[in-house]
Amino acid sequence: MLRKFVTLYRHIIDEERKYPDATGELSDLLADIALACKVISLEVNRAGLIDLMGVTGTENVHGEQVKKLDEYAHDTLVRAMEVSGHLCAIASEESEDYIPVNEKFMGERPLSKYIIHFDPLDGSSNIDANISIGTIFSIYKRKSESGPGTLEDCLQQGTNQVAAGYIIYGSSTIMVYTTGRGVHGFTLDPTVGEFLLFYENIKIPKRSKTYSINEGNYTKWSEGLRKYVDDLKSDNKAAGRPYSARYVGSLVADFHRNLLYGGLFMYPGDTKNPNGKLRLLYEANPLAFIVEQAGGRASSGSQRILEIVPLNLHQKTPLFIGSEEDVVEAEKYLKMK
Ligand code: P6P
Repeated sequence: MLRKFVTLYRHIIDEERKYPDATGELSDLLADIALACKVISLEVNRAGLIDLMGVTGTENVHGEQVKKLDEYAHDTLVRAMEVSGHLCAIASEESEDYIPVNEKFMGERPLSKYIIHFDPLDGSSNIDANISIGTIFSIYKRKSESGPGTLEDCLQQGTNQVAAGYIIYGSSTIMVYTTGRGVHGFTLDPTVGEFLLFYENIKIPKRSKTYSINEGNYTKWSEGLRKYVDDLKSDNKAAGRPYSARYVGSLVADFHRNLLYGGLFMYPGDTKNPNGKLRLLYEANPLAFIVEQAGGRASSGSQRILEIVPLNLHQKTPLFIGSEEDVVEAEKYLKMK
């Protein structure tokens, strides 16, 4: 079956036309992100050849080894976002503070009405092993009136997102995004350099047979979580068990598989890290927006991810995300003490 030849830009413009008061700024911004990620994709695919593999010898704000590609992805995105003219602030996993951006104008009309959070290259610890990695982004409208963006502009609840998405650099480069009207996926055709529509209005199965969690942390989990995962592995056919375990250790890869096939991804808090490892603003929130738009669910185990009020740019949250009925079931076990 010949799929519709719809480029990402054509799709974004068609979506924009559904909003009568749209100025086209968000469309431009999404196109700028896609362009930056095409450039990143080129380097990810060539990294081994042009010595971008390995580490820079520096550490990021979290004390993690910065891989050369991490730095490259961060710099590429910041440069693309700064020239876009549509942002008043940029926040990145790779920088401790947000980057305020001076307001730009089109004639008298002020631009720069958005702020963006991104994880420039999530899963980067897997780069040298050629495992799929990804860029995750989350876009909000500014709350401040004018001038460079403020920290308050950056610390908004996930329910305020106007767009979110990820780009996964794997056997092919795929971009998945939402602007609140469904979730749509595009595959990069490197011969023409265009993202072509491949998955329109993605819906995640309500129930799955797959769970994703790092079981190496089992002894540090709560009693309820241990009971839940033990149950998932039990030989109880009437309850649809056992589930299959699938865990890549690269969030975008695990999430993308579960979005398409169904599944439950868990990165819980534990006795060593009560809030888990993943970050609210540039990992949990964008993926939560996407999964809810696809009919799934995302919670901290006790609270809807999108309703968490952020207190700082890099705050962590436990994350249970994926097929709705599986997340609900996990929440029931987590309530057991
Ligand atoms: P662990 C990769 O380092 C990452 O940030 C996510 O992409 C991934 O889901 C998670 O950490 C894996 O963490 O502790 O299981 O190795």
